[in-house]
Amino acid sequence: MSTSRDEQQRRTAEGEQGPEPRVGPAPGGEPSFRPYHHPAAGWGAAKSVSRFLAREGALVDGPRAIVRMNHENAGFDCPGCAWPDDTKGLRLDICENGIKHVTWEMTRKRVGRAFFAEHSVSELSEWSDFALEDQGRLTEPMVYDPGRDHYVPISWRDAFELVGRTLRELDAPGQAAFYTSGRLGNEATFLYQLMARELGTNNLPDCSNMCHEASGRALEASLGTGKGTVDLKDWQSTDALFIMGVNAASNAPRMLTALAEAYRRGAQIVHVNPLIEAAARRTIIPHDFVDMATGHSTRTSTLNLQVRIGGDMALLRGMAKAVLEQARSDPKALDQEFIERHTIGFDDYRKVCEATPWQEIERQSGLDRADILKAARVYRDADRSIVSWCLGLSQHEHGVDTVREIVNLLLLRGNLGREGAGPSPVRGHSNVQGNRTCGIDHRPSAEFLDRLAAVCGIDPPREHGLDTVGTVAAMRRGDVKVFVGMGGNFALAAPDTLLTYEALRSCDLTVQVSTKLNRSHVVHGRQALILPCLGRTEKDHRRSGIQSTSVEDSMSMVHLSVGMKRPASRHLLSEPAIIAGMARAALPHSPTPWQWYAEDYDRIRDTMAQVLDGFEDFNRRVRLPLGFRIKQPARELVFLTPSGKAEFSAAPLPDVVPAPGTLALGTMRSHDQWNTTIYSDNDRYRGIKNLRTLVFMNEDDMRERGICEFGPVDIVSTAKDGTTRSLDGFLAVPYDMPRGCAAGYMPEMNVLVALCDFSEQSDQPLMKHLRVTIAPST
Ligand SMILES: Nc1nc2c(c(=O)[nH]1)N[C@H]1C(S)=C(S)[C@@H](COP(=O)(O)OP(=O)(O)OC[C@H]3O[C@@H](n4cnc5c(=O)[nH]c(N)nc54)[C@H](O)[C@@H]3O)O[C@H]1N2
Ligand SMILES: Nc1nc2c(c(=O)[nH]1)N[C@H]1C(S)=C(S)[C@@H](COP(=O)(O)OP(=O)(O)OC[C@H]3O[C@@H](n4cnc5c(=O)[nH]c(N)nc54)[C@H](O)[C@@H]3O)O[C@H]1N2
Ligand SMILES: [Mo]
Repeated sequence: MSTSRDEQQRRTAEGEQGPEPRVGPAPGGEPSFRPYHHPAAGWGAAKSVSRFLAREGALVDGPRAIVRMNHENAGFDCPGCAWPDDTKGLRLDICENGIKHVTWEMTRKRVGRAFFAEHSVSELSEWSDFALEDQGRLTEPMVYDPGRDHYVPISWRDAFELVGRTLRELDAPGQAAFYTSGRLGNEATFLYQLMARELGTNNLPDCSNMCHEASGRALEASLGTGKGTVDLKDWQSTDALFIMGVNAASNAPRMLTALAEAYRRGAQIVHVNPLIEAAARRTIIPHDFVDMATGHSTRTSTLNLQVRIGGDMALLRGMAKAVLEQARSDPKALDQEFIERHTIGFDDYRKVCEATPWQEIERQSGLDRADILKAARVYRDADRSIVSWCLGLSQHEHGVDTVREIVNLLLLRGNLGREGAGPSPVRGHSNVQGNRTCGIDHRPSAEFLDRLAAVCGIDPPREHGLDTVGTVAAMRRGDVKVFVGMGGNFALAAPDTLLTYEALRSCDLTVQVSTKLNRSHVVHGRQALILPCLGRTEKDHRRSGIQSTSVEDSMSMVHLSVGMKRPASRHLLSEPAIIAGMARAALPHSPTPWQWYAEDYDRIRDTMAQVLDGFEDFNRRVRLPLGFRIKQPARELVFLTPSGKAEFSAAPLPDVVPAPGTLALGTMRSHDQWNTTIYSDNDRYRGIKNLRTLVFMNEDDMRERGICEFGPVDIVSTAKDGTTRSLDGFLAVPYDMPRGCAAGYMPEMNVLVALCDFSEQSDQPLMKHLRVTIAPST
C-alpha cells in the first residue's frame, strides 16, 4: 500500500483529517474481514516480505543484510524481537517480521534539513504516524525553533551544550527523567544509567514498565531471579509446552520453529489465549525448504483453551487443584522430594487450592472443568514442562500473582533446575532484558549501587526513581522538566495518550534519540532536540576502530552485534557517543572518562565486568562463538530469596468477571506493526485488511447490543477513579472469542488506558484489561 506522503499532504491540505491523526497509512481500499485458514509463516510470509521489500525499495540491501543477521559472531542481532538465536547456528533462522524490521531501518529514504525547512511542526503533527516514519532515516541533529515552529539544524556540540546547561540549571536532579526503549545495547545502557545516577537520580523509566515488569517482580519474589530459567535447548527437549498470552506468529515468529519441532517430536502444546492465534494452528517453517516447496505444514498445537481476559490465574489454579486432588491416590503426581528440599510455603498453597471451589475456578477462567482437567492431565503426564507467556499475562492488575501461580504449578512437579523444564517469559524488545541487567531500573538494589559506587567512584542516589507512569504524572505536575528518550516513541507507547501529550508539552526540554521521525518529535517540550543515531545494522566507526555492542536475549544469552552497513548519514553518532556527549556537558567535573569510554567499547565492558554479576571476563566471553549465558542461580536450584528456597505464593483468586453490561477489553498488536511503527493497515493472520480502528467482539455480545459486522461503535472506558475516556466510530468485527471480552489495537486504543489504571502489584498500566462499554455509534 503506498499512500504516505503525497496522499497525506493532500488530505491535510484539504482538511480531511479528523481531530486525531491516523496511526496507520491512509486506507488503500475497503476494510475487509475473512478468517485466515492458511498455516502461519510459509508462503504467506514470503509473499508479504517480497511486497514489503519492493515497497521499501530495498531489494538490493535487504536480502544481503538478512543473511548477515543473527549469525554466529558475525553480523548484527535482529532488532526485531528477543527470541534467542538457534544454537544450531548455521540455519537461516529468520522470520518475516524480522526482515520487515531490518528493512525498515535500512530504508534509502532520508529526512534532512530541507524536509524540516519545508514542513512546520504544526503541519507535521497532523500527519499520520505512518507518514512520519515513512519519511525515512533522520540525518542530523535538529532543534526546535519556537519562533518559526520548525525544527532547524544544530551542531552536535551545541546540542550537547543545550542538554548539559538545562540539566545543570535544574533545582534538583530528580527534575529529569531518562527513558529507555528496549533496543539500546548493553554498553550504551550502562553509560546511560551511570549518567543518570552520577547526576543524582534513579528516574529511569523504561518500556519494561509497560511490558514485563510483572514477570520480573513475580520471578524475583518466587525464585530470587527476575528472569526465566530455560534456554532453547530446554524447548527442544521438553514434553509439554504451555503457551500463554502471546501472539507468537506475529510477535515472536521464530518460536514457530520450536513449536513445530516440538510437535514432530510428540510433545504436547497447549495454547491459552482468548483468541485462537495463528501460532495455535499450523505452520510452514520458512527455512524448511522442502516444506516450503511441497506446502507441507506442521501442527503447532495439541490443545487450545480460550480463557476469558484475566482468567489465566484461575486456570492455573484449577490445574494445580487437579494435580493435588490426584496426588491423594497417586503420590507420584507431586514431586514430594523437590517440594521438601527446595521450596517453602507448600502447605499454605495446598490449602488455598483446596479452598478455591471448582465453580469459582470455572467462572473466573471462563472454562469448563473438563477443559481445565485436560490441561491438568497434560501437565501431570509430562515428565518435563515449560510454561511460556507474554503480555496477555503481564499487563493485568494481577499480573504478579498470575506469574507466581505459574511458578507454583511448576514447583509442584519439580519443573525447575533440570533440562526441559521451567518458566520462560517471552521478552519483547530485542535487548529489553539486557537493559535491566545492565542497570536500567528505577528501583535498583543496594548491592548494585554499592558496586557501582565502588567501581565508578560516584555517589549514586539511594531513593527509588520514577517509572513510566510516575514520569508522566510528574511531568504533568511540573515536577519533571527534562525528558530524555533513548529510543522508543514515548508519546504513543505510554498510556492515556492525551494526558501523556500534555505531560511532554509541559517540559522545559524534551530530547529524543531516534532513528526515524515519530510522534514524540512533534509532541514536545518548550525546547526540543532530535538527536539521530546509528541503527543496529550500521557500522559504528570510533577512534579505536569498528565497534560492536552486546545484547541479551529472552533466555539470558549475551552476544555481540556488529553492524555492517554504511551509516544512513555521516552526521550520525552512536548511542554511546551521544550519551557521552550529553554526560560531559551535564557533568563538567565528572570522574568518569566519558570520551575515553565512547572511543572504545571494550573499555566500557571492562568496567561492566567489575560492576555486574555474571559479567566476569566480559570482553573475552562475549567473543566466544555464541557469546555466553548469564548464570541463572534458580536454574542451579540456588534461590536468592529471603528464605533461600523457592517460595510458593498463596494469593486469592481475583474477580475478573466483567460487571453486567460491561466488557473487558485488551489492546494488542496487529501482524503488520512493530509497537508504534505501523507497516500497513492489515492484520493477515486475523483476516483483516485495510482497517486498524476496529474492535473484535464475540458475536453474541454484538447481537445483544444491536451491533452488526463493521457497524460503527463508541467505546467508553471507565477508570478506577471513575473517570471515563472514549473512542468513537470504531468498527466492530465478530471474532471467535469468549463472551465478555473485546480486543483492539495499540497505540490507537491507548487513549482509553487511564494513567491511574495501573497494577498495584507491578505498577504496569492495565493495557490488557480495560473496563469498557461498547454501543452502536450515535
Ligand atoms: N512483529 C512484532 N514483534 C514484536 C512486537 C511487535 O509490535 N511486532 N512487539 C515486541 C514487544 S515490545 C513485545 S512486549 C512482544 C509482545 O508480544 P505479545 O504479548 O504477543 O503482544 P500483543 O500483541 O499485545 O498480544 C498479546 C496476546 O495476548 C492475548 N491476550 C490478551 N489478553 C489475554 C489474557 O487475559 N490472557 C491470555 N492468556 N491471553 C491474553 C492476545 O489475544 C494476544 O494474542 O512482542 C515483541 N515482538
Ligand atoms: N495500549 C498498549 N500500549 C502499549 C503496549 C500494549 O500492549 N498496549 N505495549 C507496551 C510495550 S510491551 C512496549 S515495549 C512499549 C514500546 O514502547 P517504545 O519502545 O517506546 O516504542 P517503539 O514503538 O518500540 O519505538 C519506536 C521508535 O524507536 C526508534 N528507534 C528504532 N530503532 C532505534 C535505535 O536503534 N536506536 C534508537 N535510539 N531509536 C530507535 C524509532 O525512532 C522508532 O520510531 O509500548 C507499550 N505500550
Ligand atoms: Mo514490550
